[in-house]
Amino acid sequence: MLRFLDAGESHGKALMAIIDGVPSNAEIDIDFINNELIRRQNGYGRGKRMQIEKDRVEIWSGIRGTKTTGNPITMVIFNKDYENWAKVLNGNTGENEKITIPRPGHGDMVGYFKYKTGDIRDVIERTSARETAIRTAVGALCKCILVSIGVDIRSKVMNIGGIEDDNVDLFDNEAYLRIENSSVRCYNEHVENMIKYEIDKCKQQGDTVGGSIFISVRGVPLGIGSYIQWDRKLDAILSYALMSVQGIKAIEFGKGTDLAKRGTTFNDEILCNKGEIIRPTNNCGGIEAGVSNGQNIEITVYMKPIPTIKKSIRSVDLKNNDNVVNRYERSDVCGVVPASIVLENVCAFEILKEILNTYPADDIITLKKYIEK
Ligand code: EPS
Repeated sequence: MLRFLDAGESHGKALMAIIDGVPSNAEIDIDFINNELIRRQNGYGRGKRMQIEKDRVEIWSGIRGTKTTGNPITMVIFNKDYENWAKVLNGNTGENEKITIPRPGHGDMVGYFKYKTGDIRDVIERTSARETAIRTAVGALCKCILVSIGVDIRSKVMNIGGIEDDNVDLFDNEAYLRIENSSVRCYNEHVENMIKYEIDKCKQQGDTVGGSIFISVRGVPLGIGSYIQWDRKLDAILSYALMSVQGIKAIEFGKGTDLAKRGTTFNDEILCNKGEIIRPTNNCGGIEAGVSNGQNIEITVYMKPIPTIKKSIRSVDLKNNDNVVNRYERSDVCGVVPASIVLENVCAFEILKEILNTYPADDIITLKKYIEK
């Protein structure tokens, strides 16, 4: 079984993960993983932290040269900002330095009451979207293996602040290059400018903005996931993982929210052309009854606005229950652009895991033989 645990505080020494169950003899491209980390750091609407960090991964075990050995893989990303925080995180915090005003929408209040350390700083350090750097590294490692078995995952920003981009085929390389080169990962230049204007306006007003991301996965063979048991359904498994990414509030497969469609137009007809099964539409997003059907897996993911806002909204000081206003600390104005890269990589881990659940293999050659059959 492919699995991982990650650890690390947002401003601690490092973020790290141990991944277990990666088949041996798989070629891993560290430059590719580092490039995924760069992609995640980019994007219009990012705050000052990304100017401090230069995320690069170190591999401490499980890879020899460029190949996996089958041993657990340890990945580490050092936080450059740690040197500015070491004193805060390693020392005893005085009563007056403790954070006791929660940001509505963040994990501050629930973490304060649940873990009872008396300081919201402890909550912030682990709820922060900084954790997505190491999850991206884990997913990028999985992408290296997926590419070698013909699976490709791409994404774009669909909407920020209600401004909607065009629908495009992410596997049209020319179109995708435009998206990759766009500072908001959109196709339409006019939309890009409007979104940038919206993000600038939010920044000026001390506010934040959310949006949606479209993900498409090509090359997943038919038969991954299962309807035999409720917890083996591929769409349910992907939803669990995607929903666990900071700020995600809704997930749609295919045209799942198109309420205007009836059964006759929603369900993707099955045709046969010269012995080959063809689906003229993909409204179900490549998954039927929790099982991949060989079409692209298409998912739209919705992210709420980041809860750290300069503009005052109401909160309570939990040390004395006084009604006060929101607390502010450095943050991004919009997290949608980097989230698109995170979500691609979160999908990569889950899809590789489920491929390995269907085709258990300790080494990559055996896995390739299964897939090629
Ligand atoms: C992030 C690092 C964080 C935030 C952001 C994402 O760094 P800092 O808190 O030092 O500014 O920029 O996290 C959040 C938006 C959040 O709410 O926690 C990163 O590496 O992506």
